[in-house]
Amino acid sequence: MNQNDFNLKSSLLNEIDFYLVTDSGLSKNGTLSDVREAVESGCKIVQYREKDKSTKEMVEEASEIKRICSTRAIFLVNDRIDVALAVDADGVHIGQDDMPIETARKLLGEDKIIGLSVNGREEAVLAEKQGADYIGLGPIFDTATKKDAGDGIGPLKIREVKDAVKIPVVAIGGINKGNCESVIQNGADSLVAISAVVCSDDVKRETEYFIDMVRKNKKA
Ligand code: TZP
Ligand code: MG
Repeated sequence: MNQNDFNLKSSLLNEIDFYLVTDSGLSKNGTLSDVREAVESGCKIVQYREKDKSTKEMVEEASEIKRICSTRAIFLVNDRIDVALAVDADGVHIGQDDMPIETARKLLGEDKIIGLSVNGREEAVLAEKQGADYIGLGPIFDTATKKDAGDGIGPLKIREVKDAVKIPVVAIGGINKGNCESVIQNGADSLVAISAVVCSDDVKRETEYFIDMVRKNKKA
């Protein structure tokens, strides 16, 4: 990534609305199709989250996703810093039990985006202090998509976290068309809805729905 691309991508981070996280186990049309459709619908951030494929397959798929995202969307890899480095992704998203953020930063350098999963205010404040570029807060609601996610913290916690940090707050976990407005109304900058989008046969339509909803509720 040259300096211009980096500036473009980091300023894109302040504009994210719907955030696509891939899930090949749940996807109806396949990960690459989901990414293509979401980015064509205006999604500005994609996280490649793959738990079942070989490293070789992941590097191939990640390199194709990078091509699709190009300068249109930020491209992050979940957990696998090696895969992110192999394809020169824009960054990674890591969890509390993944590689420590300071180590990830050393490996990736200052120019890459690092997102960290947090469960509440304390972890959020620490994440910001440790140099996270954004946080993924959740699970907001109970979800079957991530088996060890724990109980939903509820949308009111979003405001508490939002008031405690300056970096963007992305809400995740159990979010669907029925409850998404409360997530944005309580201060989330962006949201992830995995099953609600990738289980659909029309990822374009669902992505557009969430993008519109976020924009309307941010203005309101
Ligand atoms: N991290 C916290 S909850 C979750 C992840 C990856 C799963 C979200 O999936 P869904 O289908 O949007 O509830
Ligand atoms: Mg992880």
